[in-house]
Amino acid sequence: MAKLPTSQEKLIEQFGPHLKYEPPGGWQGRGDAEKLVKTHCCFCGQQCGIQLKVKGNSVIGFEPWEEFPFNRGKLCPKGVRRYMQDGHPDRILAPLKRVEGVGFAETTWDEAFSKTVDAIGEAQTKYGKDSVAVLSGVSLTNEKSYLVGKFARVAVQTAELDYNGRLCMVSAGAGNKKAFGLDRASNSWADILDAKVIMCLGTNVAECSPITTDYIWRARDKGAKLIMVDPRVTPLARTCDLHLPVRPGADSALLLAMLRILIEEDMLDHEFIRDHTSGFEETKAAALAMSVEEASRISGVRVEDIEQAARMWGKAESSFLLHARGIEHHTKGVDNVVSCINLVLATGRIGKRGCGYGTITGQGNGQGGREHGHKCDQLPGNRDITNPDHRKYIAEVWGISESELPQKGHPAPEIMELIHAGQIKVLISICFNPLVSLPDSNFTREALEKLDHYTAIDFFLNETAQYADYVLAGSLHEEEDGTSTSAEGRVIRIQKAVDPPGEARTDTSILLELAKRLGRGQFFRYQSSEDIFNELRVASKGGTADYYGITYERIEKEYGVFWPCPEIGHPGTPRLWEDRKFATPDGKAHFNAVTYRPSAEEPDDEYPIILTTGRVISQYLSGTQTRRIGALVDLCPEPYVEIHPTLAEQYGIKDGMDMKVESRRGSLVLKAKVVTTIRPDTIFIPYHWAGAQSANLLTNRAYDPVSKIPEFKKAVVKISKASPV
Ligand SMILES: Nc1nc2c(c(=O)[nH]1)N[C@H]1C(S)=C(S)[C@@H](COP(=O)(O)OP(=O)(O)OC[C@H]3O[C@@H](n4cnc5c(=O)[nH]c(N)nc54)[C@H](O)[C@@H]3O)O[C@H]1N2
Ligand SMILES: Nc1nc2c(c(=O)[nH]1)N[C@H]1C(S)=C(S)[C@@H](COP(=O)(O)OP(=O)(O)OC[C@H]3O[C@@H](n4cnc5c(=O)[nH]c(N)nc54)[C@H](O)[C@@H]3O)O[C@H]1N2
Ligand code: SF4
Ligand SMILES: [Mo]
Repeated sequence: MAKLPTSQEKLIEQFGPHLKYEPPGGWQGRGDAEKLVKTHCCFCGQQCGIQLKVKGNSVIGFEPWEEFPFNRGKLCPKGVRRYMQDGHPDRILAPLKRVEGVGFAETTWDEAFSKTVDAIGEAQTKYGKDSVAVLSGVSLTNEKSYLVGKFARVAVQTAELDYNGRLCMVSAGAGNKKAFGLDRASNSWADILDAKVIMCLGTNVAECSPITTDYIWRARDKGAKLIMVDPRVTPLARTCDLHLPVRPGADSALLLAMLRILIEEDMLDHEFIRDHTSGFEETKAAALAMSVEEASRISGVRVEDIEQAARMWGKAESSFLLHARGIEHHTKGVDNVVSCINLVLATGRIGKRGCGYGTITGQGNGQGGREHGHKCDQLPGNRDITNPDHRKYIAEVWGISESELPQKGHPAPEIMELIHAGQIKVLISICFNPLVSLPDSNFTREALEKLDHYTAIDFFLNETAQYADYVLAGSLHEEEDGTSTSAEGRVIRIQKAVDPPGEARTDTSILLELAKRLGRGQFFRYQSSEDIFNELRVASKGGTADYYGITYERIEKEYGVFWPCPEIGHPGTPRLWEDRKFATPDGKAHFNAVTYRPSAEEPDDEYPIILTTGRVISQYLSGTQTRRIGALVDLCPEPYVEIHPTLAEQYGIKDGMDMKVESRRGSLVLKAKVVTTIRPDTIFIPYHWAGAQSANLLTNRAYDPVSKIPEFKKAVVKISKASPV
C-alpha cells in the first residue's frame, strides 16, 4: 500500500519546519522568570548543566548553572537556544491521524490508542508476534529507555526492538565489551586535565563535543601535546601539535603501524601487559604484519608522521585517547575501536590519574540509553538477552516467566530491511527519525510505504512520522522527570520544568496507556519516573552497568553519581580499573588482533571520490529540533559540499557553485564550499537535512559485521558542476 505523505505543502504549512519563528514581542518580550529549574541540556552526550527560566507553563530562557562541575556554566550555541522549542508553532498539541489526500488531522487520544492497539493485535494474530517492531531513541531518559524495552518485550511481546544508538554508539560498545567486559569511558573527564598527550581520532571535538574542547585546552595550558586523526583539519585540529589526515576507512592500518613502532622501539609497559592483559602475542603478530610504508600507502599519512605520532604516544608520561564516530561509523568500526584500545593497553596507561580512554558519546543519553535494554540483544544492566541467567533474573524482576521473554531481535537497519521485505508489518517508533538518519534514504522511504500500520510518538512531525497512520503527541525533555548518563558515565537528574502543552502527554503516560490497552497493565504499575528508576536500579543490580546504589536524592546532592555504583553508600566510580580488575571473565583486559581490510566501497573509475558525512555545530542529528530554531538556522542554513581546491579545479567547480554528487544509491545538488582543510580525495557533507538535501540519499547500506553500525563515514561518489560558470 503506497502511503506517500499527502499534500507536502499543506503538511509544511501546518507542521513546518517553520524556521523563523519568534514569539509575539520577541524572545526578550516574554517577561521575567518565576522560577529557575536546574537540569541538563537536551542535546548532546556532554549533558551540560543548565538552568531553565520558567514563567507559568513556559520555558522562556536559560541561565548558566555555574556549580555543575562538568561544564561550570559553559554552554554551546545549541544549549543556549534549546528553550526556543517552547511554544514553537510546529509543536504537535494533540494526537494526529493521517487523512489521505489532506495530510494529518487532530483526533482523540482514545481513537489514536485503540487504532494502534488494534493494528498490533491484527498483525500479531495474522503474522505472529514479531511482525510488529518497536524503534526507540536515546534522547530519551534512562527511565524511558528502560520502559520502552520492557514495553516492547512485555506489552507488545515482540523480539523486534532496537534503537537509534545502533547508528551511533554500538561499535564503541562492542569494542569496549571485547576489551574490558564493560562499556563506558574508563575515566571522568577530570583525568584529561592531567594527560601529557591527548590523541583524538575521528572526532570533531570543537563542533560536536564543545565542552570537551575546554578540557583539552586546559590540559594544553599545562603542556599537553595534542594529536588529531581526521581527514579534515577540524577547528580543534587547526592548532594541534600533529594532524594525521587519514584517508577515510584507513584508521586500522594506521593504528597497526603505530603499534608496530611501539613494539619495535620498545615503548611498551611489559609488566602491565604480562600481569593484566591477554591476547598480546596475536595482536603483536598482526601489528608486525603491517609495515609502516604499507600503512602510509593505505592511509595517505606520511611515514614520518606515523612515526612521530607513535613516538609521542609511546613516550608520554600520561595520556588520554578519545574517539568518536569518525572511526566507528565503518564496516570495521569495532576493529577501529579495539585498535585504539590496543595502543592504550600496550602502554598500560589506563586507570591512573591522567591516564585514560573513552569514546565520546553522541546523543544526550547515548551512554545510559545503551545500558537499559532497548537494544535488540540486551536486557537492563547491559545484560545479554541470550544468556539464560540474565534472562531469568530480568524475567523475575518483571514478574513474567523466562519463556515469555522474547529472544534476540534484529538491529534497527535490519528491521528496516525486514519492513522492506514485507516481514514486519507494524511499526511503533519513539524518538527516532530513520528516514533522515538511516543510510540509503530511498530504500527507507520504500520500506515505510509498505507498512500496514505505523504509529510514531514525537513532539514535532519529523520526516519519518509523515508516513505514520497515527502520531502521538509526546513530550519535550523539560516536560518529564528522569535521569540521563553523560559521556563521562555520570548519572544526572533531568528535572521537569513544565507540563506538556495542549493535549500533548508525557512519553511515559503514552507508553503506560498503550501497555494497559494491550492487556498488560499489571506489569506497568508506576506512579512516577522515580518508581521506574527504582525498578531499573534493581534490574541493573549485578549487571555490568550497575545503578543499584544510585538514587534521585544522591544525584541531586552529589552533582551526579558515576556508575558502577552497586550498593547504597558506594561512592560511585569516576575512574575505572584502578584496581586492575577488569570486567572480563578472566579479569584481564583483552588485546584484540586486527587485520586491515578495505571498506565496503572503495573508489573506482566510475565513482572515484570518497564521501564522508558528519555534523556542524549549530545543527543536531536529523535536524528535526534545530532546523526549527531560527538562530541556529542562521548559523548554517543549508548543507554544502566541502571540497579541496585541487579537486574542485579538476572539475571546474568554484566556491558557492551548485555541484552534483552521485553515488550508486542516489544523487543530490548542493553548493560547493571550497576549503583547504580536507583531503583532496575526499568530500564532506553534513547530514542534518531532509528530502533532496539529505546526505543519506548517497550513503551505503553496509554494516559492521559485529556491531551492525552503518558505514556513514565512507561511500564512493562522482561529482560534476551543476550550474554554468
Ligand atoms: N553540533 C552537533 N553536536 C553533536 C551532534 C550533532 O548532530 N551536532 N550529534 C551528537 C552525536 S549523536 C554524535 S554521534 C556526536 C558525533 O561526534 P563526532 O563523531 O565528533 O562527529 P562527526 O561529524 O560525525 O564525525 C567526526 C569526524 O570524523 C571525521 N572522519 C570521517 N571519516 C573518518 C575516518 O575514516 N577516520 C577518521 N579518523 N576520521 C574520520 C570527520 O571528518 C569528522 O570531523 O556528536 C554529538 N554532538
Ligand atoms: N550520513 C549520516 N547519517 C547519520 C550520521 C552521520 O554521521 N552521517 N550519524 C548517525 C548518528 S551518530 C545518530 S545518533 C543518528 C541520529 O538519528 P535520529 O535518532 O533519527 O535523529 P534525531 O534527530 O535524534 O531524531 C529523533 C527524533 O526524536 C525526537 N525526540 C527527541 N527527544 C525526544 C523525546 O524526549 N521524546 C520524544 N517522544 N521524541 C523525542 C525528535 O523530535 C526527532 O524527531 O543519525 C545517524 N545518521
Ligand atoms: S555541548 Fe552538548 S550538552 Fe553542552 S550545551 Fe552544547 S549541545 Fe548541550
Ligand atoms: Mo550519534
